[in-house]
Amino acid sequence: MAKLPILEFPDPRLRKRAAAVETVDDEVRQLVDDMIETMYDASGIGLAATQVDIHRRVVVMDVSDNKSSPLVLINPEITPIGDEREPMQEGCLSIPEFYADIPRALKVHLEALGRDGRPYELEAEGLLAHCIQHEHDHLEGILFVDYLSALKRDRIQKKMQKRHKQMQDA
Ligand code: GNR
Ligand code: NI
Repeated sequence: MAKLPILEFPDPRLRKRAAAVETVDDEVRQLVDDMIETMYDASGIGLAATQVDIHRRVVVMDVSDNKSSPLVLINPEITPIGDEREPMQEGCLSIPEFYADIPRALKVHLEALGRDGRPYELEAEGLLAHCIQHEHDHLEGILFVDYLSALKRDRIQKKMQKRHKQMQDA
């Protein structure tokens, strides 16, 4: 197992579109395990491969209270159920310390492959549904700040750039 470094906004690599996984082999399983370790270490409830600079359609998630139920989504396909939308406060490990209310579909249907390469499906609602949509966006190169006004996004970008410069200078 290995902890992987997480890319931070506005790194242009976060804008790449991830390619589908063709076979769930040992290499993909190793990536999944490393991503789970990285997610738990960073205290996140989800992590997309894009965030660790691997541009394949792999996501890990755990919205449980005791962090004991990792969910693996390989090649996830999501379909909103109904047209109810609900805002929820989101954060992102690639945009640390910034949060915003983002409206998304309240319920979604998910189809994906698990760590064992088998297809499964589930219906999600609330936090899990939000998280699935947030992670799916990462695979498309989309970040939650893209749903904010250009003014707010630019403000966050400047603060992030300042942070990165301070970290470099230190
Ligand atoms: O840890 C995270 N919290 C979170 C809260 C609300 C909606 C989505 C998320 S995902 C985020 C981890 C992350 O950046 N995943 O890409
Ligand atoms: Ni994120």
